[in-house]
Amino acid sequence: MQLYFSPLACSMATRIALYEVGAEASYHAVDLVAKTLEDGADFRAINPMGQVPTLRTDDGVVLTENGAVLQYVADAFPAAGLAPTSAVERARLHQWLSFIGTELHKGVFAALLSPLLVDAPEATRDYARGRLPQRLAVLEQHLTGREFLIDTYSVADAYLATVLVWTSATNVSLAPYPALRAYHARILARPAAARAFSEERDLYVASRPA
Ligand SMILES: N[C@@H](CCC(=O)N[C@@H](CS)C(=O)NCC(=O)O)C(=O)O
Repeated sequence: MQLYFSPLACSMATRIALYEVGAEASYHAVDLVAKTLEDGADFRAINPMGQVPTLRTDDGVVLTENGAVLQYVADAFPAAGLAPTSAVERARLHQWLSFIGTELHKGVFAALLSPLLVDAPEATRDYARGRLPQRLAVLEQHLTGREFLIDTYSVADAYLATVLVWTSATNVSLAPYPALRAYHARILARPAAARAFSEERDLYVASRPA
C-alpha cells in the first residue's frame, strides 16, 4: 500500500492504523499548499482534491476520505480488530468517524489551524472556536469511564487522537476535560500511535522553514 500523507495532518491516523495492523506500506509526503509530491509531480493527478489521506491499495485502487481509508485498512486486516463487524457496532464506529471528521476536524480545527493550510478570516476562526466546547464536552461525557470510543480500540480512536494533537498548535486546553485528556494520553501511548506521532513530529519539524 502507499499512503500519501503530510506530517501531523489527519493522515497520521492512517499511519497509526497501518502500524497497528502491521501492514507493509510506503509513505509519500505531499506538500499540501503546492499540491506536489517530493519529486515535484502534481498530487492532484492522484487525488483531484489534493488532500491527504490518500491511499493506494496493493491492487492499485485509490481511496480518499479519512472514514473510508481507515475502514479499508481495518477491513483489510480483520485479525487486528480495528473495526467491528456487527451492524450496530459498525454503525457506532461510523458515527464516531463522521463526528470526528465533520464536527471536529473540518467543522472546527480546519479553521483554527489557519493559516497553516487554509486562510480562514478571523470571524470564521472565532465561530469555529465557539463551537468547540460543546463538542469536547460531548467527548468528555462519552469517555468518562470508557477506555475507547466504542467497546474496543478502533480506527476512530486513531483519528480522534490525531485531531486532538492539533489542540496544542491551536491553544486549545484540554484541562477542563480530564477524561478526554487522559484518553488522549492513553491512545498516544500505544506503541503504534507513539511511533507514528514521534516520526511525524520529526518530519514536521524538518519540513518547517529554518
Ligand atoms: N474530507 C477529507 C478532508 C481531508 C483533509 O482536510 N485533509 C487535510 C489535511 S488534515 C488536507 O489535505 N488539507 C489540504 C486541503 O484541503 O487542500 C477527509 O475526510 O479525508
